Formats: sequence, C-alpha cells, structure tokens
Amino acid sequence: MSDGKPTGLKADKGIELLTWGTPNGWKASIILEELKEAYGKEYTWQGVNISTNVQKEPWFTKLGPNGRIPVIVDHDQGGFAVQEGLAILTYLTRHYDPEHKFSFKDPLDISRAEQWMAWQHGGLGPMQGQANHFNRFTKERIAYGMQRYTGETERLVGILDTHLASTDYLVGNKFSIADISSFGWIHMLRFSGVDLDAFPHLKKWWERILARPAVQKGLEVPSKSGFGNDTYLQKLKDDKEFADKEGKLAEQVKAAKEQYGYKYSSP
Ligand SMILES: N[C@@H](CCC(=O)N[C@@H](CS)C(=O)NCC(=O)O)C(=O)O
Repeated sequence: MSDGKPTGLKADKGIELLTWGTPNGWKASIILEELKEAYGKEYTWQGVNISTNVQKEPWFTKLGPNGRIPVIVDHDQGGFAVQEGLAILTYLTRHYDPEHKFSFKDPLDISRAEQWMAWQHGGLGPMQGQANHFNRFTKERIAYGMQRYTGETERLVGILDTHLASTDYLVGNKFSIADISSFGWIHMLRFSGVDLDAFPHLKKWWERILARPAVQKGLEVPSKSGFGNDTYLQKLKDDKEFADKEGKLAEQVKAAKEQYGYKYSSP
C-alpha cells in the first residue's frame, strides 16, 4: 500500500476481494458476507478507488484483464483470479456453498438463475450504467441518450416487477445469487432517475433483501454509499441544494422523454 492505494495483493490465504462501492462491486461483497454468515468463511478485501484508475494498472489487469472491479483471488486455489459478477457469484457458490443456501442443485433452477444473471449482464447493468452516464456524467446533456437509457432501464425493471408479482425471489422462491446479481442496481434505481415506487413488487423485493444483515454489511465494503435508495431519499429531505439539483435533473429527463415521444412499455 502507498497513500492508501493498493499496489498488489495483500493476503496469502482464503478469498481476497478487490472492489469499490458500486452495483457491480456489491455483488461480490454481498455473497462473501452471506457465505461468512452462513459458513464462517472469512475473506479479505482491498478498496480500489475506480476514480484513480488503479483498476487499469498492470498488477490489477493481470488478475482482471477487463480493468474493472470487482475481481476476486482465491489464494487457496493457487491464486486463481475471477472477474465479472456472474462468474464470481457462480465460482464462490460452486466452491463454498456446499449446502446450496444461495445457489441451486436442480439443473433447471441452475439454468433459471443463469438466465437472470445473464439478463443482468446483458441488460440491466449496461443500460442503467449508460443512464447514469448520460444523465449525470457527460458534460453536455444529450436528450436522446438520456431518454433512451432511462427508458430502457424502466423497461428492464418492469420485467423484474412483473416476475416478482408472484414470487418473493427471482428463482425457486429463495434468496440466491440470481437476486444478488440485480440487487445492487436496484439499490441505486432512484439515483438513476427511475421511480422505485412505480414498481411495487420490485420495491418490496428490494426492501426484503436490504433487511438481510449480511447484505447491509456487504453494502459497507469498502464504505457505505450515499446513493442507495434509502440514503438518497433522506438526502433529498435534508439537503435543499441537493434536492434542487436533483429536481432539475428529473425535469431534464422528463423533457427528453417528451421530446422523443417516449412511452413506458415493458417488455
Ligand atoms: N460486467 C462487469 C462490470 C464491471 C464494471 O463495470 N465495473 C465498474 C464499476 S460498477 C468499474 O470498474 N468501472 C471502472 C472503469 O470503467 O474503469 C461485472 O458484472 O462485474
């Protein structure tokens, strides 16, 4: 470590997680906290501040060639490294969830879980990520991009909401890696400009999962984000300047939708 910035791995046994407090990072920290609670499986982590580009440094890309967090390293498997949420969730449960508390034995349930995780990787994560990019991170506000990606995020969360109308969890009516894969994104839904209250079954699912002690702990690795749905709403109440800024952004997204004749429909 130099200046608190990691420069390489620090553990020599167990799982080491390289991560940051984002929807993708939380997939790994949440399953690791659940495995810790269920089986006493300890892990170590290092915070990789993505705004400083540590994730592009050679020591990191040797482990995660995509140069993004999260990455895990299993020191008990000769330092085997895994990148990508789906691969991390399935690796960890295949090796360290012998009682299938968060994963499945039945091949059809395994496929169901894989389908939801693939859907998250191909749809929810990239589209909501682009919504954040066009709504918040570009210098110019490009109306087409704003309504396109916010709209596509709404379409996708509508699919979750419909599915969750008849079940408490995505697969087999039990909390699993399928839920963990999408949970972090839904935890940031309000920040992405989508009204969680418009999706009541999804909102209940989010609350149900948020109530899990291990999930709470996972959301604090490396530190608690101010932009989860719960803290975001509180900040709107407490911080007038923040509320004004967010109100203006919501108006811009609304105007962008009107300009392009966007109408919600899902699927
Ligand atoms: N599909 C990957 C996405 C990983 C990803 O996009 N991570 C973001 C944080 S949420 C990141 O590291 N961004 C930093 C960068 O792009 O350099 C996964 O599920 O793990």
